[in-house]
Amino acid sequence: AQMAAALRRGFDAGEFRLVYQPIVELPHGIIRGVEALVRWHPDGGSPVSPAEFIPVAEQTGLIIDLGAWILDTACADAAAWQARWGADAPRVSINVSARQLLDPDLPGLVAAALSRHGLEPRGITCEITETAVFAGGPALDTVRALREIGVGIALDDFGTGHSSLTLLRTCPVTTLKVDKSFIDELNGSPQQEAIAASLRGIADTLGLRAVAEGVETQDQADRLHALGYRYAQGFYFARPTPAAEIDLALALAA
Ligand code: G
Ligand code: G
Ligand code: MN
Ligand code: NA
Repeated sequence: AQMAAALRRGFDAGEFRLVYQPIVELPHGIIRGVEALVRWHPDGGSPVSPAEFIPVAEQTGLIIDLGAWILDTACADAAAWQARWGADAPRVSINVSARQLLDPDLPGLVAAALSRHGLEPRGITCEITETAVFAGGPALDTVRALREIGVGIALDDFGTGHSSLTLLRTCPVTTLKVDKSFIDELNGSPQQEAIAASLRGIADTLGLRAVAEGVETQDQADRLHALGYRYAQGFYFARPTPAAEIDLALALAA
């Protein structure tokens, strides 16, 4: 209850920021996309992890206002990258929580943000979790409406849910984000390599892109490349950083 009030006050006081973590193309690590991640630095206090405050924001409903702010801020940054980098601009992924998917206004909100910032829908990807949509119903309807607008749909933490493969039949997905747990285990075990290889194979067969999440070592990056992974994300390549740092990295690579 205490956190709920502090969150609302912090939101009204403008204490939230977005940082962006690069999604790179293997083997050279060229930035192809970025994932927007929200940060909260309460005035005079230490930073609070979204793992802590997103669930609270979902319970209190603040996620609707916070989610709208995240969407608008990420679209503004995406438009600036689009203007500066053109075809080399990174695609921008935005995490959309379960509660947001139950909001029938979400597709309209996304469409309005795209047009307000003059963005092509394909420049934006919404990251959703399997658990948010596995039961079907209104959340799945929202995802279908988002896909109809033309934004990408990424299944976050892919492979950890209860219905990973079933979902691919019903949910209009464009990207599979292969969960970090599968990447952590890539250390020469033939079983783990087979699992990572088959997850990539499913994506290929269905015409989806696969992104390996949570890559922390060069050895993992090398193994993923050998297994045919084209995209990866993780501390080995880059930590989440402010938008200006993404521009610096793009400028260095240009
Ligand atoms: O960025 P970090 O690893 O601390 O994120 C922790 C958790 O918070 C992850 O599950 C991540 O998906 C979630 N998260 C981070 N940023 C956002 C956001 O902007 N919106 C939503 N809904 N979840 C986020
Ligand atoms: O659930 P989701 O995949 O959206 O969570 C993203 C979270 O994962 C962010 O909080 C981000 O900081 C974290 N993250 C990104 N790359 C790595 C990594 O290589 N190792 C670890 N431990 N966390 C990572
Ligand atoms: Mn994510
Ligand atoms: Na994830």
